[in-house]
Amino acid sequence: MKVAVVGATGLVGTKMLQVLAERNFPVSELVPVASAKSVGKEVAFKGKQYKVVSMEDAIAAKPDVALFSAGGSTSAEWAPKFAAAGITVIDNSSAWRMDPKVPLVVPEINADILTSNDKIIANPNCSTIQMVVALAPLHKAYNAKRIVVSTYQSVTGTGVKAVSQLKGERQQEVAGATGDYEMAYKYPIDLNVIPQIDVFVDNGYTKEEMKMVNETKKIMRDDSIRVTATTVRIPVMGGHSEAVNIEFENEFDLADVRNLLETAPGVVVVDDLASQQYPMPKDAHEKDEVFVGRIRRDESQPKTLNLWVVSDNLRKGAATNAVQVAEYLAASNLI
Ligand code: 2RA
Repeated sequence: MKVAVVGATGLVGTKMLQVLAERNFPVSELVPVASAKSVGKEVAFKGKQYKVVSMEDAIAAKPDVALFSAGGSTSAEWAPKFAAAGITVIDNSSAWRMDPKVPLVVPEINADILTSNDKIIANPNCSTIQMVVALAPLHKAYNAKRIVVSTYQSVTGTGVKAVSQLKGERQQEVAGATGDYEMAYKYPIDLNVIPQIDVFVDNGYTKEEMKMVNETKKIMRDDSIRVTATTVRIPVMGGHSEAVNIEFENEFDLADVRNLLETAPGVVVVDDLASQQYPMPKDAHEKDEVFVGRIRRDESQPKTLNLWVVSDNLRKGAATNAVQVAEYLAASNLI
């Protein structure tokens, strides 16, 4: 299968190449694509070097599928052009997620909505993906009414510049190094937390928080689920962490909840208080699962559960989920 990766030189694009290789996706030919300034650069894939090409050349190469992670404006402009050429686009940006004609897919939950007519498919936001992978089996069993989520998000969610800001600040603090890094954030991130991810919107929330609210309803195909979110950036590399409080319609038994999570696709339960076992970004890093722990009843009100959910935001939160969508399309002969 001829596969294009648009944004092949970015953090997520590079991870897409890694995951395609690791999962042995049947790539007969790779078409790495990036902005004009990166055309001609080389990227490595399965031991071979490939030259980055332009958008126009990528369309001309007529790949079967194009994995996009190149920002919302690029996707808004170019995804339709790829689709018009008969190329199926799996887009990791927010550009198409809430378009009613575009499927927003987490394969473990709603891949069944995909058809051969879908030429643009949206990959959900990383912080949404990990939450709904844990939520899905519980919602099916107990009918979630309301979710309160607080996130603790890795700087890798912002990109290369944020990673270098964190490392630069740390070197400055530890070794008194000169600050030869650019600021990805308005404020220092090391030894700090920033309660803002993306820009603020009119209701006082950020776009990141509203993504969690709106995308959850669409993926779960249930507009009745009430969600409120606080998304926070923290000086961590390995993945996003989330404290998730879920109020259900129906009563639950904790042992049953644990069993549902242990048998849910894409979920690993790490929850043993006696040995202080719980999910942490350092353990989730470079893994594809969603790790769930601190499973406990919310004793402040009935039928309500607290969870701690951790996942590598570059993998299941972005690259792996996109590749899993492509795997489903290939297995279902939809590409
Ligand atoms: C973030 N979820 O963490 C956003 C985009 N990757 O910055």
